[in-house]
Amino acid sequence: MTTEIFNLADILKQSGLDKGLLQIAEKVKNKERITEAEGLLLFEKGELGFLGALANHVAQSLHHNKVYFNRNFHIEPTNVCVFTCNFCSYSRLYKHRDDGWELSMEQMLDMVRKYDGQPVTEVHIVGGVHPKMNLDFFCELIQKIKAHRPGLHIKGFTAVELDYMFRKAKLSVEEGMQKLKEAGLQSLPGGGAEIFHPEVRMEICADKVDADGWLLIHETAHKLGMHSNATMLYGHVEKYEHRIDHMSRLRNLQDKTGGFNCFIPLKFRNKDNDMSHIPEASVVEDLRLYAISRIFMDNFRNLKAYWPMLGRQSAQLTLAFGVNDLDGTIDDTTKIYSMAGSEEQTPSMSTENLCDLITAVGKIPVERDTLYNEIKVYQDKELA
Ligand code: V47
Ligand code: SF4
Repeated sequence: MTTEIFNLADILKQSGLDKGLLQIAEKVKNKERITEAEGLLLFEKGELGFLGALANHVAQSLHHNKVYFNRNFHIEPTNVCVFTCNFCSYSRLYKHRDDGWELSMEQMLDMVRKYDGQPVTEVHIVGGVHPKMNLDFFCELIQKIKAHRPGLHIKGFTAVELDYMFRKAKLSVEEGMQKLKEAGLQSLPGGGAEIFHPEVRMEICADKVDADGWLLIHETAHKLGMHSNATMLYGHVEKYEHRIDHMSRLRNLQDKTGGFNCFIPLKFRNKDNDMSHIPEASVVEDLRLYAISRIFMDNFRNLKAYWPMLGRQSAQLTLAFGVNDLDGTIDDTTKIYSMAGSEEQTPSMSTENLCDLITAVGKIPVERDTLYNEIKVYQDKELA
């Protein structure tokens, strides 16, 4: 496969392809890092087939033909939120909390108990930033989940939720994070990153934690031995330069800590929010972005397409553009994307659905845990 691609690069060389793009292909072949300027050139001039060939080469050299998924469910404690991100279709202000939901401790524990005897490995806890749900409340929730099911990995709280919780508790980031770790929190999801550059951040989510604050929270978690994910909300008002700036800041932190598990581009969905007038990115733009992130983020082992947001068919296409992870079974436990207009109105996939989706594009499905340890490799149409 690799040889074929770089024969193709040789052919492209003779066909007069942009010299800069050829240099990038050469760098990718030699496993060299591309610069910000080169990343920008890929956005400006890289055609879909060219980007796909390079990104697939990178994914193949890291993971061969393997594509990962996990068995997980979400708990969304509330959609009441003190912040007012313009792209958000999900949140309700505290004064309108009667239109939203606020789950009690018992309701959340019941959600965990519902999975007794089922082979889920991860609970993902994420929600709005509720002014009355504080650090102590969430420490108690985590402790109770762990007491009930010690083997369930708890991945919880975006840096936005954490920043608010720690400030309210008057604790430093390190103190707050240590407290959550002691309670049983094991890793952080990647949400709240949006676009780091202040030109865009001021326009789409001016009132929540800024880039430095987001990065500090993840760096602190990594220092304490926890892992985390990183996201980028794309396809709205940002320019290519902003995407590159965002990915570059993440790449720099990953050089320093090595604590990120995966990078997850999140496609802006435009239903029922204050940015509904902005058209959504096309599938071609989605695929180009996934491919470029695979090429640019050379120190991130995993690139995830989150299927409840992208829709399962587009997510399947990304597997030919550098993606090696599809997140999980979800079991219809998240509303963030259905409320924002995703095709997936009741997101749930059995392991069999996920395996079919992966084998249909000639890849090998692998069930993983949160930290990408392999649990089961599904060979040759074996039933999930
Ligand atoms: O930060 C909100 C995004 C994120 C919209 O770490 C929207 O494994 C598109 O980060 N259109 C929260 N996106 C969810 C998140 C996440 C999801 C799945 C897996 C992981 C992981 C993390 O959702 C927010 C924001 O970027 N979001 N509204 C919207 N209208
Ligand atoms: Fe609140 Fe998160 Fe929605 Fe922003 S994206 S308004 S922080 S729930």
